[in-house]
Amino acid sequence: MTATRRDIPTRRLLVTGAAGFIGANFVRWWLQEHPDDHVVVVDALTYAGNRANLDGLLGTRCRLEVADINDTGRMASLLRDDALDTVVHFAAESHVDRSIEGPDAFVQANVLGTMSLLKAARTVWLLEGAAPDTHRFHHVSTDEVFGSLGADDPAFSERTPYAPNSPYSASKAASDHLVRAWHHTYGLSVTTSNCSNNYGPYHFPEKLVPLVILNVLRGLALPVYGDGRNVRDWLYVEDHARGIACVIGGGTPGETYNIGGCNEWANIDIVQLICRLLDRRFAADPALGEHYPDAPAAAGRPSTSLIEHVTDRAGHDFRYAIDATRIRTELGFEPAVTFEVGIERTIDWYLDNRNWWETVLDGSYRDTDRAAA
Ligand code: NAD
Ligand code: TDX
Repeated sequence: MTATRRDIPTRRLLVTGAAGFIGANFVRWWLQEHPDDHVVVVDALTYAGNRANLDGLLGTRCRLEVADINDTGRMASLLRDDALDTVVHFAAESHVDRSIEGPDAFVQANVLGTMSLLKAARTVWLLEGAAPDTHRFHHVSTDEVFGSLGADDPAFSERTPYAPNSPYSASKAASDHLVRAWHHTYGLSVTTSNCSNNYGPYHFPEKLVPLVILNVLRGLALPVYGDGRNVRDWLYVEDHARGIACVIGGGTPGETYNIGGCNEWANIDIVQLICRLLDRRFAADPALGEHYPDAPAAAGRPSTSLIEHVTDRAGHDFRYAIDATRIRTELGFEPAVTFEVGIERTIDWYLDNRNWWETVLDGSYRDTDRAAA
């Protein structure tokens, strides 16, 4: 069964973390697909949050509240005063390397922040009885909670035991358990999705795909951790948004759904692919060499010349892969964007949105918020 406009009721959503990468793409997609819905975005605008990610979205149907999800009272007020019936919870610290350097922020945002939001939802929807039957708390999680696979292991299913290995994945696993408990103990209508690696527009350039694209354009080293043979399963971010919508529309409360791309790549292969695609762009369009004179391709050299193998990430999970049978058979979800199309689209986006990434790289994207603070 595929969720369609007709079988999804009009909703009033609280979307947390939507000034970040996936949340922003989700809200952009949702508002297009659901013209009668209203969205309140809550985002603390950490380093990963960027008002520009919501450009063109804010207005009568969508507003941004700059707030921390740990502020339970404020979260409850928003749910109550705006008569919100759906939470889609993206807000989190999301970068594994940062979690190794400083795990505290991950426990604060991912574990305590999720509990704060659950408490607010329970207070308003269940204790005050304000929730319509359709209330839903959807929690956005990751495949990293399942740990690391060997080369020949079967992919993660919803029945795979949790075995998180990094402070990031441990904090996400803890949040998943809290969400489950708020359903089992208090009867909150929750669903959780565990998704594989996303890529696409608005991806913060600390992550592998945008880092490689932007370093090639600027002629900077491409750091590949260890031997580069670690494997990730890549999904175009808009497909993740569609998968979440399927779960909100048709998923069973209390259940979890894996979302993935059936698209496994070794890191070194994805780095080399992006290099090749950019080299091809430079060869086809001489103006690119003028815009990006430091790119190797501007001088006719291959972008792969920038690859440098560097010290491996501590505790680096070898392989993630998602078995997406459940969401496909029960909810009719299939990714719509092939990797070939999605990666070209992503490169196009970064080429077309130089101002976005330049302001991120020079830090000026945070100026408005620093001035307001
Ligand atoms: P991101 O880092 O780009 O964005 C996170 C957003 O959350 C930012 O806008 C940040 O300001 C906000 N935030 C952080 N702490 C907050 C707090 N205490 N209160 C309010 N807002 C806060 O992350 P992303 O890559 O868009 O990931 C979104 C969610 O999806 C996360 O929960 C992540 O675990 C999950 N996920 C990500 C991927 C991926 O490939 N990026 C894959 C699977 C699941
Ligand atoms: O410079 C790099 N060099 C490199 O080899 C970076 C930044 C990464 N890597 C490797 C590490 C990983 O094996 O590339 C792979 C992808 O790394 P990231 O982009 O940091 O993503 P990952 O650690 O796999 O986690 C991402 O996917 C799952 C998101 O950041 C998480 O939030 C999500 O849950």
